[in-house]
Amino acid sequence: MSTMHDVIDPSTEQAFTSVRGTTVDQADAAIERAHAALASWRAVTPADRGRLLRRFADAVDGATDELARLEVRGSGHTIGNARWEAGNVRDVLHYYAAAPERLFGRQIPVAGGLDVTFSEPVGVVGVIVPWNFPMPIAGWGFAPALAAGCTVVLKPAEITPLTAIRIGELALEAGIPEDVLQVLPGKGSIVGQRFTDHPLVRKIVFTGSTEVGTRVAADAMRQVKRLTLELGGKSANIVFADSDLEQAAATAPYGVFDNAGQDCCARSRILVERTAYDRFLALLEPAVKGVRCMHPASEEAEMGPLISAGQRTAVRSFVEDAAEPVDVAFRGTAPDGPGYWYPPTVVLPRSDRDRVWREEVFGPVVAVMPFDDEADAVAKANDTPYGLSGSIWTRDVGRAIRVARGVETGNLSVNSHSSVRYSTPFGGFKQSGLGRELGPDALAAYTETKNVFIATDD
Ligand code: TXE
Repeated sequence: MSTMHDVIDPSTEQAFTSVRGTTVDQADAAIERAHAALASWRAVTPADRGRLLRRFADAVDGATDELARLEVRGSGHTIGNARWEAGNVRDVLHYYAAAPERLFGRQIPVAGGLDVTFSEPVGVVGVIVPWNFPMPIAGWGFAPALAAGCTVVLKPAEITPLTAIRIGELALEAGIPEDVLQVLPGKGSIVGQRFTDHPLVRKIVFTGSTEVGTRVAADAMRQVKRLTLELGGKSANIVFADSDLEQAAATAPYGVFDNAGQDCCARSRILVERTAYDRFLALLEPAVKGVRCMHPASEEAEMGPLISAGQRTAVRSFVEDAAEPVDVAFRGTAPDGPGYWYPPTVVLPRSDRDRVWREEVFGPVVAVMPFDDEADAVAKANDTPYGLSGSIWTRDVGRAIRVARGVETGNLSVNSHSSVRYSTPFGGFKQSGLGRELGPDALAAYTETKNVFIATDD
């Protein structure tokens, strides 16, 4: 029996449409169709596969405004962010459109013959997407998968299915053949679970919580499925006293409050060298108060609401509803009235054992703590099971490189807060994930290396 899932506008708390969830039988049938489509998709010549992906990219580009408005309404993303997100899907498709013609193998010198390797598509790929970035995270999975010659079944999060459904339609309009990219909205425990259990799905790309991700990984391993995992984060923004403190403080809110903090790369811990701590906090306060948290359709908006009532309850449990006392240093503003609003909030933990310092909040809450020297900064940054991103602010190049090499995390930026570029690898150390997405090497995650020896001896 299929169930309907309401899509709620997080800015108004009103359901404005509903989407029918995929049943187990429908998911199985879709997986079987995806498997049946493999042979013909693989047979499309490399140049034509590239051409189709470019057309798909152009179709997404043409629908940027429509997709962005859907994301504002269905996910509460600011219109500026949502346009960037649709543009990111376009760019990732363009980037990997070059890949079918560059899926090189190797020729390896051996005795008695010719040895060559082929990069074969892994088969049907199941992409499981969370609600925080419905468009980009979908694209990071399906674009390289399609380029590699795989077919894709994709499950958006229950609460944010609309843009993925529209992107699936755009793929068909652009000429991507039927069943090569299928979007299957529905529950993780039903559709997502079928991806991990069905033997015809050969690879899982999962982004979401570490808790569910580790379960998905364990289930997928029963059939030795290939896996890419992008999980939680508790990233550090390390600010040294020799840095451009004004710039570090002015940008710190955007390194954590973007997408209302619902970002796996959020720099939710700020570590400040003790000698600059008071000055940094004094500079941070006006920056936080200046964050424009307002209706996300406004061109002025820098931050919208949280995704759901449940998420707001979860965020509150780290601050006002926390079991232990939490010291709030200062807060920005958020609208009153309907909507899952939560103001940008800066807290000062009493100890490095505090829950708000250790766990992923996934909301607009940042914790600030002093450190004594370089070694202390690296030790504190690494004192977490996560390792996804982070920032380092200093004018000393040698220190920037030493600290970047010392912090156990997949994506670092020096004197900026950028994490994600489609042309560079993205992924986590430790419990933040497994494997890398994007960049020049992501194709390897969707292909198997086949070695073929051809005897040349008479
Ligand atoms: O994640 P889930 P949720 C963190 C963040 C957030 C918390 C819960 O802290 O507050 O996780 O978010 C699908 N088999 N992050 O509940 O449950 C599910 O339908 C297969 C951090 O949204 O992990 C959805 O499509 N799939 C993270 C996806 O998994 C299953 C981003 C993620 O859902 C499944 C998101 C199952 N058994 C949340 N159960 C980040 N750091 O980027 C669920 N799913």
